[in-house]
Amino acid sequence: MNQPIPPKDIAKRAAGHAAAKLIHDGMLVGLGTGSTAFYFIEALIERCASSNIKISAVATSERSAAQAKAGGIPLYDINKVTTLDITVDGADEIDHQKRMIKGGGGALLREKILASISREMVVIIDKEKLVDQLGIFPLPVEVVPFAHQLTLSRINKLGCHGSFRRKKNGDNTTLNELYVTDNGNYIVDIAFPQGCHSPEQTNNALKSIPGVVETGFFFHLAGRVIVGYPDGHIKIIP
Ligand code: A5P
Repeated sequence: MNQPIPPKDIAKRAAGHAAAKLIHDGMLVGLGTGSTAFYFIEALIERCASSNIKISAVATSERSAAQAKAGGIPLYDINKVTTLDITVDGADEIDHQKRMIKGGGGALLREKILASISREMVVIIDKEKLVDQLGIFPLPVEVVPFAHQLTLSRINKLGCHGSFRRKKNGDNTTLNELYVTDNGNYIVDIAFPQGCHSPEQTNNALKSIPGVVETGFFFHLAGRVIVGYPDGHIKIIP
């Protein structure tokens, strides 16, 4: 017997499936990463299989690429494209100005590159991701392995509370091994005990540290936001 889907997943699925309806024949689509993007890719595969729609895609992670490939979606090398028609991706938090924190799934760098070359980034979230202030979700920051301890101490000298993300136990990994991104880098997760009061300033300070590749702050990138609710309905923030 199938397990019932938890309410949060109903919301994520509703948002992901609604986004798949925005994809039209001939589009070059950026595929996001995460549990909500999973539902989008699932619905996109279904939409392409059951209609005459032919699309191609670029993925923000090896995970999403594998899912799309298994579903028969042709994938492009990012170096062969200059613009994407649309990217559909999740978020960890989004505020009223559509500023976001992303990277909970570790794919922030590729996500930001794809979002930055997309005519529109459609954000798919469950309602819990809508926040008044960013920073309850720890901010992921991608750093190069070289001098990573030094980079972490420079991050923390800014007054941040950062620590390296570790691989999950039971992953065939040595306990406490550092999490490695698809780009071969590490992630520092920064906690803001009182929330983040000045995201732009914090972003600039972090990016001025050599060794920091990218932060999980996404500004001026979100287009339409599709919010899913646990009863399966959605709202679109234009
Ligand atoms: C992946 O690196 C992230 O940016 C995700 O887009 C974000 O963490 C949302 O993930 P979920 O859809 O799994 O909540």
